[in-house]
Amino acid sequence: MKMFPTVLFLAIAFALAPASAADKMKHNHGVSDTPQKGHGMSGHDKKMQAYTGEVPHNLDTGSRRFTDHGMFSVDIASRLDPVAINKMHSWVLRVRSKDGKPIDGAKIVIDGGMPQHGHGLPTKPRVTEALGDGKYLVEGMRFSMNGWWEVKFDIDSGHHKDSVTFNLVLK
Ligand SMILES: [Cu+2]
Repeated sequence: MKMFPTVLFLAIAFALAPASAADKMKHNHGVSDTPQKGHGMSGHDKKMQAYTGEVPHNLDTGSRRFTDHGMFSVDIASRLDPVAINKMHSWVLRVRSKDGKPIDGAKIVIDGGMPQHGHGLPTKPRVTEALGDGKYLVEGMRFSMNGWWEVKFDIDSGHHKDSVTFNLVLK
């Protein structure tokens, strides 16, 4: 009987903890999207002011590329076309072997940001569905400003790991 108040207190504490943690996150960031790790948003305004460079002229903005070590051929198709800023949307990513066979069952991690501003993606896009035929649905894509964005996919097929980076220039 003596244990009862303690147990009750713990039960209440556990019940409240996740809600208050999530609440705190929202207040900290102002929005429900959490910034990517490792990219400080605090220096962003300063970097914006310092930024005067142009987007490189030879930038490959193609939607189909080989991965860095040539393991996979990858193409992307945005379901929002043309891509516009501040709109949450999804992409379909297609992964094939270098000889063109669809790669299903791959583990894919998405990262990115603006190389000229030193910040990451404002959201954490991820693969939410395998569509078959080497296709993957990527949800949670959103770009918060115009300029040069990189979107990087780390692909692990179980046999090979390789990465590919796509460039987008939003105007
Ligand atoms: Cu930026």
